[in-house]
This record gives sequence, C-alpha cells and structure tokens, in this order.
Amino acid sequence: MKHDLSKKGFATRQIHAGHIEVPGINPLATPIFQTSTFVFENAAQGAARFAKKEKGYIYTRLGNPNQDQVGAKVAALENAEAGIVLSSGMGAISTCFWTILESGDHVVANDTLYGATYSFLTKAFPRYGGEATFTDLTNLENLKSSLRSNTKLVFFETPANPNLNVIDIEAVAETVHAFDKNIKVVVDNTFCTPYIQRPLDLGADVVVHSGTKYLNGHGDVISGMICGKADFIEKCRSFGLSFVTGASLSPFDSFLISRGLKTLDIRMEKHCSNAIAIAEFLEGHEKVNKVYYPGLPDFPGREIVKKQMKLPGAMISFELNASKAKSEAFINSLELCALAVSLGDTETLIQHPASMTHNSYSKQALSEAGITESMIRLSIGLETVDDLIEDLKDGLEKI
Ligand code: LCS
Repeated sequence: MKHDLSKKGFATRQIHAGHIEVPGINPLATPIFQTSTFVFENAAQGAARFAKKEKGYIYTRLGNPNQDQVGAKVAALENAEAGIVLSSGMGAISTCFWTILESGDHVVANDTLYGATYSFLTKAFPRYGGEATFTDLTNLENLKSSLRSNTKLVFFETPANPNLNVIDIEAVAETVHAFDKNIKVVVDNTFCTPYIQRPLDLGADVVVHSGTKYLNGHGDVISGMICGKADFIEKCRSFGLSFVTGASLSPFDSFLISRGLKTLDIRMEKHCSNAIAIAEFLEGHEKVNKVYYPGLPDFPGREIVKKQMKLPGAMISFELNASKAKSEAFINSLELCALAVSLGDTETLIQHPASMTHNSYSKQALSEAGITESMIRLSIGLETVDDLIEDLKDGLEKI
C-alpha cells in the first residue's frame, strides 16, 4: 500500500488496511494461505526466526498472513498500535487475561458480563489462585472501593450483555490509572465495534472482541480479537496464545473475517437504523413493559451514550407485560426472528438471557446484575425493517 492509511477515513481503512502483497501475481482479493507451517530456506533462518532475530512466518499457530491481515485491519479501525485475531471471543479474552494475570492477582469486573466471561472469572481464575470482584461500574464509587494493591485488571463490556448498561470508559480509565497506572483497563467492544466506539481513544489500554459478531457480520465464523500497544500484543502472541490457549484462527476463517470487515460501516449503519425503529415500536406497544436500548431518550446513561458512541447499537432487550409462559409463546411464534444465541449477524436473532447466554449466573447474581427472568434480547439484523416489525407485532398479537 503506497498511501499512509493512518490519515485515511474509516471506510478506506476497513477495506485496505493489512493488504497482502503477492508480487508477480497481484491479486485484488486476498489469497488464502491454507498452510500449517512455513518452509525455512536453511537451518540458520529457522533458528533466527525462533530467536526473533529475523521476521517471518514459522507455524500457523504463531502467525499466518491471513491472521495478520485481520489483526492489522481491526487495529487500524480501533486506532491501536497492533491487533491479533484468535479462534473465538473467549479465546481472545482468555489469551488476554492469562497474559496479564498471575496467581494472587485481583480483577475488578462489571457485574454484567457475557456468561462465559463471567464463568472464566468465577470458575477458572479462582482455581489458579486469583480473585475477582464484581460491581456495578456505572457508579464510579463502586470502582474506587473495589480497587486493591494487587488489582491487575479492570474489565467491562459497554453496552453490557444483555442489560445494555453503559459505562463511562474515560471516567473508568482515569480513575483506575490515577490509582495505579499499571492496572490494565480492558474493554470488550463487541456490541459496538470500532465504527461506533473506540475505547483506546478514551484511555483504555486494551480492547477485546468476539469477532464472531459484527466484525465478521455474516454468522458463519467463530473468532476473537485483541488490540492494544504493540509490545502487549506481542506478549499475547508469544505467551498467552503460544503457550496457554493455543487459540489460533484458521486461515480460511481469517479470510472470511477480512472479507466481512470491508463492509463494517454500512452494515453498522443499517443494523442501527433498523434497531432505532424497532426500539421505538416496542416502546410504544401496550404489551411491552420495558425496553432497554441506548438510543431511547429516557435511557439511563444517555449522556454517556452521546459522549462515547457514534450510534446506539443494534442490541435491544425488553420485557413483556405477560407471564413467563406467554413470553415463551411469543418467542416461539416468531417467523422471521430466529430463536438463537449469538448476535451481530445479517439475520435478526432472539433469545432469553436468564436461561441461555447467562445461565451460568446464579439467581442472586442475575438479580444483582439486573438481568430479569422476563428479559428477552434481540440482535437486530439487516432485513427490511417493516418485515421485522410485522413479525414482532404478529407475535405480540398472538399472546
Ligand atoms: N464478549 C461478548 C460481549 C459476547 O457477547 C460474547 C459471546 C463473547 C465475548 C465470547 O465470544 P465467542 O467466544 O462466543 O466468540 N456472546 C454470545 C451471546 O451473547 N450469545 O451467544 C454468544
């Protein structure tokens, strides 16, 4: 690439960053380097690559051109020095956490997290001598009283899965770094993508993603990302990925994400405009009790939304004015909205967090996090919005 991409717009970067040159062939579309290993020219070269004295590929668990293309693209969009792609969001989160944490360390996390991340901190980390404090990070006083001398990591999603609570990234980063500048503030930016929100610009140290969601966008790949300073990403690669998780992504799946990323901005615009219309429809419906959506004027934290998010996102949670059996009947009756976990796909998905994505939470933890038994979560897709509204309307009429 002849141009300095750092001075180019978002759309240009999502298409061109990380371009792979293949001299003599010059394909426009990226070839797939479907290989497990790379041949050295001689023994000295192999030794030099292992000793990190010479740059170059060794083995696809440690690096591959298709993985590097995705890492470079997401880093360019997050305004990060570097990025790395992993084989799932949990692969990214665990690689990042194991790179930062040791036995005896303490983590502060928001009380609302994706269920498997919550399980990592409540079930896996304590087995290795760590401890996590969960608190409502929408209130900075909770953060201040949770930080300790052995705290190494502060972690949150914003908006949080599934109650959409929004956390002030800048205020959290400032508070944490004033307490101890070595604590890593790690933000899960899955619900927003860098098109909507860029945590590193607001003072966070590291961004993680489930790339399974909007970054790939087409519901056909499981993947994850970590973005941050180049030396930290190198540690994630040479320690967390290489020795602990081994969570490397296949070249073909990396190719698919690179392809999906080229349309991220226009997909996010439509996801969000569909979501705004649907949130307004739900809010105006007599059978809907409560709507959780950062784009609604009465959303708590609306000022933070305006400060740090370009658009309100396309995840909506809501509660019906109906019994559990009727809520279930409503979900079952939908024809266009697919009853499935995951999010960020072209298809609209609907699920029940308390019994599905967040079933690892105890009843008490669910109630503390404000994840109610009647909460239903929608991931708004790219279908024609009137068709989605009709599907929801028909479902509501039937109960
Ligand atoms: N972070 C967030 C915010 C997530 O929502 C998920 C998955 C992950 C990390 C983990 O990513 P994965 O390993 O699945 O790529 N969230 C899911 C959800 O809400 N429904 O199904 C998966």
